[in-house]
Amino acid sequence: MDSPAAVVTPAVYGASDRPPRGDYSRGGSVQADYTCPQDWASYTAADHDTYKRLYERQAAQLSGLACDAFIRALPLLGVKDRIPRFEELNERLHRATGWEIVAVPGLIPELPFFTLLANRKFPVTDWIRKPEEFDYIVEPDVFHDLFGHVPMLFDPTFADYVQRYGQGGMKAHELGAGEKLARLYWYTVEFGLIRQPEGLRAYGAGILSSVGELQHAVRSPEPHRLPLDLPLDLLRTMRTQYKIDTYQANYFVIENFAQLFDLTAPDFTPLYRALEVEPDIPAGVLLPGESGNA
Ligand code: HBI
Ligand code: FE
Repeated sequence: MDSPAAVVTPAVYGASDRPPRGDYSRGGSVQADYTCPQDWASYTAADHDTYKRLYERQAAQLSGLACDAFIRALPLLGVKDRIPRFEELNERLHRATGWEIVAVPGLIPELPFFTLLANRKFPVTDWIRKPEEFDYIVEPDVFHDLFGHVPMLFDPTFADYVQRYGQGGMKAHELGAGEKLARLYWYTVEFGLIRQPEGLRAYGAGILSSVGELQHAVRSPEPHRLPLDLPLDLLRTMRTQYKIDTYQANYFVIENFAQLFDLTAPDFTPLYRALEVEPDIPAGVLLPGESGNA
């Protein structure tokens, strides 16, 4: 594996060819697993103000759109008016589910990413977007990762799923199936929907941390919504392509997190073999017999 400083474009989120934003050398403080210290003192007043304004705006949107597990855990992030100190947040997170967040300079290659998840370490980019990027940023920053991902890691079943996903990812990497498995991450951890008694709710971080996508994903009649109940649905999910810079054209719906955990119990090798002969499905395309109204 390249040393972090050698990293130019970790192939993540599809074949993005732009160099990632982060500084992957930081004067040698980036470890071989791509983790680095959260240089909390380096945040400016503008950085903390950006976090505070993003948090306020997003937290005001959640009711009726974010899932119960997320709304319950959000206060556990701690401070809202500045970027939290990771080690302070980790005291609560580790007590809750044995997870911890680790600072990284930005997107990292899939194998170190999967390996961190397999060890219940969630990589959190430690820089924050510039004020002029307030409404949209294509690469995950500390707000996307902290606000979008971390509250869900306080849910024990979801936390177990993410670790199992990481273990599966290490194997998928060996089999050259990382990109297929990345789609499962995309359509669950990043853009997943869950059915609650009162209706659909978001649990995916890409939805929960986006000001516009919350309404689009949960309320708009435009996107397709497909079931992610059965093993066959896993195949459909891993055949489905996605775009990284627009609202999603399709979402996948689960009934509960235990189902997600159970779906990823079996060995995926047969699925990867099937995926070699099943063509990809472009985002927004329905197969015969699919209603798109899960
Ligand atoms: N790196 N820091 C970071 N955060 C991610 O969410 C991330 C990543 N690298 C790869 C990746 N996500 C996805 O492509 C995974 O599905 C592999
Ligand atoms: Fe993310």
